[in-house]
Amino acid sequence: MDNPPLVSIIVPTYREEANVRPLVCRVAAAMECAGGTCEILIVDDDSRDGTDLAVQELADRFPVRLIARTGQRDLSLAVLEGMRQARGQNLLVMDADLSHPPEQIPQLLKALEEPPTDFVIGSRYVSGGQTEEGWGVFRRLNSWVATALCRPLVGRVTDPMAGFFALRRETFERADPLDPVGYKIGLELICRCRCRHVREVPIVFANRARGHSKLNLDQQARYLVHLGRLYRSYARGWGLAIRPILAAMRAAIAVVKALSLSSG
Ligand SMILES: Nc1nc2c(ncn2[C@@H]2O[C@H](COP(=O)(O)OP(=O)(O)O)[C@@H](O)[C@H]2O)c(=O)[nH]1
Ligand SMILES: [Mg+2]
Repeated sequence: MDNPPLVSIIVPTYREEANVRPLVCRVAAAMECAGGTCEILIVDDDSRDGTDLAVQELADRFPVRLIARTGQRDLSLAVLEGMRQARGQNLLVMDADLSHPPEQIPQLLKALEEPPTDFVIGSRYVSGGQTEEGWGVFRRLNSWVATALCRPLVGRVTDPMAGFFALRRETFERADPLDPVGYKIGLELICRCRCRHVREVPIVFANRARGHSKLNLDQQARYLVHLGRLYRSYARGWGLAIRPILAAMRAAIAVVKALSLSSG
């Protein structure tokens, strides 16, 4: 068997046919420039929009492979499937919609090499990072509240919600049992892999140019369920009583679900 690549780049996809070609071309160009080997794993949740055919076509020219999932559609579970099948010494996760600049991949990998770093985030909120124009008040507030809710779990990390991150294979392999649901797989890994040295590399988070976001109220309710699981483990670890926090979270989940039902 040949040598493992420097990095496995794991990209969860749901209906990203329009983005997958430019993504793979830009990732491959960035890696070639940096002189590192990679494999790109596109983990698709039965999109049925031609994403699978696009990946198969790209596989003639680039080190890219499709992992096709059927059944329960879930971003975090798709990422974990990619990580389990990955062969790289390092694992890097990014979105398919080109919000995360592929040209920054080498910087994330370089930061990961510097001890004692065990987790690197491509960060919108650390000094030097930014989001492109056009984020409305609701989206900003939403991101701020979501980040504030997990603050006790991650300390000073400014962008724990990010979907652009890297870690070493050994860090992933030392994880406590993983139990994510929804979008925040980076947060799950920081907590369950007990990452104490999180570095943030500033990025400019671009607006999605093609296709649609799949983030909806249902996903936001799932985030609260996910937080409940993380806080329960955290409290167990510290012997704390967090019943009041969990009760507040259950109430918040009920409200978000009711809003989600009423908005169809
Ligand atoms: N495999 C898989 N990927 C998903 C799912 N939902 C979203 N994604 C992918 O996850 C990434 C982030 O999703 P996106 O809709 O852009 O969320 P946003 O950036 O928060 O608006 C994109 O690459 C999506 O295609 C899912 O259920 N399964
Ligand atoms: Mg997006």
